[in-house]
Amino acid sequence: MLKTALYTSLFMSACLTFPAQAQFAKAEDAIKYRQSALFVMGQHFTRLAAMAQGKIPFDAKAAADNAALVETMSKLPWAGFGEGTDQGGNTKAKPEIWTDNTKFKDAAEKMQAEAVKLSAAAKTGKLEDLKSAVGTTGGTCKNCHDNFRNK
Ligand code: ASC
Repeated sequence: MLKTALYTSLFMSACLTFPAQAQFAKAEDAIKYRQSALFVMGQHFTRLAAMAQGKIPFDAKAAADNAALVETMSKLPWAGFGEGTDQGGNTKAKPEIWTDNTKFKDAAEKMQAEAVKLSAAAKTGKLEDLKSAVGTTGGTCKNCHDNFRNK
């Protein structure tokens, strides 16, 4: 009983000390999490890009499934960019993510908004809709990479 109370109070003071990281045990975990989410999103987006570019045949069902995954994955990386996660692991994150955080959040929100549109476009079953949405969504990926990721 006493032990539980002790651990509870230790845990709560840790949460107060590291609020932004509360959901990750350490910075390396947050970095691995955001990189993993972006990697999975990139894999599914690449399949859509391949269809849009005619590198693989257009398959409406596969397009809708991949786009739905891009939309879901687009929500995840951002929790991994908390304070104190600017260094660690093999991060390529630029300091501007934290020093110009409003701009970063804006870029992240634009990408998520385009991912929603991409998913809707993939459901129409028209290759032309997919092509156009892949172009605009890819632009929001590139924008973030250009401004917030080291080479
Ligand atoms: C991809 C992928 C990205 C984007 C970006 C678009 O397929 O993984 O991060 O496209 O390269 O410019």
